[in-house]
Amino acid sequence: MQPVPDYAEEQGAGGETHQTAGNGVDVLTTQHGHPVADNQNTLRQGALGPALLEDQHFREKIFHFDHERIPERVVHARGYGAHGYFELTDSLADVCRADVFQRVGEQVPAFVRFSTVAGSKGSVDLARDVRGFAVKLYTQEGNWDIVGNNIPVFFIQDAIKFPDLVHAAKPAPDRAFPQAQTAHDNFWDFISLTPESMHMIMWTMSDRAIPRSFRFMEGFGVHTFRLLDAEGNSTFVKFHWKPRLKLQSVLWNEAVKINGADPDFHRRDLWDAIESGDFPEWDLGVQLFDQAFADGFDFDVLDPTKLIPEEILPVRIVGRLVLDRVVDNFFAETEQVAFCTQNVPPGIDFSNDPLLQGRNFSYLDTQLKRLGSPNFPNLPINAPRCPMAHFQQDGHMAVRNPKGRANYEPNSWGPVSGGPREDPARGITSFAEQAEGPKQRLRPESFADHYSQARQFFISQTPIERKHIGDALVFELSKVERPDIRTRMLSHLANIHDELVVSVAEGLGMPRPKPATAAREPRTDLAPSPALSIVGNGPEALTGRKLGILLGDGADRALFDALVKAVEEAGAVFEVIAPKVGGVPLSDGAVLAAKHKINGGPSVLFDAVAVLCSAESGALLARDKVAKDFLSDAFGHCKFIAYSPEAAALWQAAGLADEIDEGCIELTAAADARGFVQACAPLRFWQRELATDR
Ligand code: HDE
Repeated sequence: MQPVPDYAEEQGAGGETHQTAGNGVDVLTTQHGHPVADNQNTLRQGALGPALLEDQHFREKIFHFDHERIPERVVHARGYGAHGYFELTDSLADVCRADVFQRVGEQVPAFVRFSTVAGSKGSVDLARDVRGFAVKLYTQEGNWDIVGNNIPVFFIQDAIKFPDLVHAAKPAPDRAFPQAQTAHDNFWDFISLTPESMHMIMWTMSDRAIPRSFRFMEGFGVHTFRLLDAEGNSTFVKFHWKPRLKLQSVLWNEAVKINGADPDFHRRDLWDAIESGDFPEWDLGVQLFDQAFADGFDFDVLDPTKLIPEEILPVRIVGRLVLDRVVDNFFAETEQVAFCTQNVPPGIDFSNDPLLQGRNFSYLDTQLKRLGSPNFPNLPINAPRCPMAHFQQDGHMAVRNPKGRANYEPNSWGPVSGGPREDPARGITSFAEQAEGPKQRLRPESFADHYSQARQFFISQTPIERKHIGDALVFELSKVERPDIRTRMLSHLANIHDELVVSVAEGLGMPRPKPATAAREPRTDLAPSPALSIVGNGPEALTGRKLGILLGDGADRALFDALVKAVEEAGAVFEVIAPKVGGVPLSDGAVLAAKHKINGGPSVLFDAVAVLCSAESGALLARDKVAKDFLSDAFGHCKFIAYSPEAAALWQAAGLADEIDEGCIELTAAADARGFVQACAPLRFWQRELATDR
């Protein structure tokens, strides 16, 4: 294994760790190893005189600083990574020769990078967007990059449309806004002119596009791939990552507020979970099928805008992915990691999905641009953790420089001094597929149905999720200035589902247009797929989630302790919010330090909340605008809310006293705490939103 270099391991060529001063402290040096005497002042001619060109230390420092940035990723610029491992739990040896799928119980190191797609590197975490879910497995036969998303389908069917899609989604070229959002004319113009995107649009307008955290979302390889056995026989495969903590998303109104309160909400969540030892975990599932299944399936398995419902082809769990180590250096690891779809070990092969084929060109190309040298695979985060031997050499920043005379193959210097040789038995091979046909630019007829699976997704959602899809479309299209683009979009929705087009047209205050002309008549006979719902696949406990406890002075100590105990028993965590971060005195006189001052810890940062106070502090909270927002947001976002009886004044002041429902649980005694935590299991009390809407 190649360790990630760190400061402590930095060595000069002589092997010594650091130059040491008389007092034992490491001496600061230049990049060239010269000890530095003064790191505060440039070399000047006199105290107020001009700076001198010969100040090599200054020039080197500024020169390096000026070159510290590399181009951000053209898409997926904002991302966050972590290390871990993949463990095989069910052998696939019968259908696949890949080393990683042979021996149950064996682990290989992994690095995962999650990302948003459209925003730049400094954009917010809770943008409405697809999330990247890119996994690098350092297998014994080379790196395998499964460069997936948290949505199992894609906007377009052919890679040649990718630059158009991305240009339309990114800030407009003249004004350079809007950032990290799709609620604008250019995006919906392109989408409404691209009917093949309709299935994906159902997903991106669903709550899947505003996940609660990376830990609570699925990952998908999207395309159909091939597994090859030792004889070269092929089995088609689709890859799924399923979070052990189950699915969870936030509400749009909540996402908007989270972006203001904590733009790093997702990366902080991942960092905190791993650092506290609560390692996120996903199961790797595979959908395996043969050509006969592909031929009999309703849609073309090479079309990346289609999925195969799990109810038709079950997902077989074969392994688990655990993230157990944060990075040491964000740039070296998360920024420099270079995923390439074409990085597959022997036994994994591609299908002819035209999007996948295009990606296989794009990723290598982009890494050269981004990392600046064909030697990027030698960076520690990208380097294989298995032995490697090849004759690629030289170039910018060549750090891996083979010794010896032979740098070509075949050669006559023999297998030992002449270097490595090819091995037909172990080496990577492709499925021997027959390919022929006229050379042409053509979309296959079998890709022509753009609406049926969009409809299937919609009817697979629970009522609240359907409502959110409609709400999201109304929000996004309300930001579109040109009415003709909105109308064109509505005409596509008319091909998807009546309920949807009616609610969106109504929400926009626009007439319902005639359905768009469809390349193929939409089907209405596809059965719902319950696996596609988030709410239907949500958690069974508060485990891994966070309770926010707003405390007023004099809050009951026993109640607080009981709540904390119940939260910890559930495998959840809590944070204290108080009027002053320095501490809040409880009923027993003890002062408890707070994590947040009220205006720094709004309820949007928590999965459920509690308000515990005394009568006096309750009255003070009732006069505090931010405390009222804390409660009314938690209520409006359908969260479960626990409160001590003394919080009555706050309910009153927030205008909610008459609306208290079963999702709001009064804690009159310490014994009530456990019941509250159990009641929180579904995470949201959706009846509240449905009732309000009615
Ligand atoms: Fe990507 N994509 N993509 N993409 N993609 C990139 O590679 C591209 C697509 C995905 O965390 C780029 O290193 C094309 C589908 C992820 O570093 C670039 C097409 C899926 C990441 C690129 C697609 C993805 C990328 C930009 C259409 C889900 C982030 C920087 C044919 C299955 C990886 C980079 C990371 C990144 C090209 C479509 C996932 C330019 C041409 C479909 C998760 O190479």
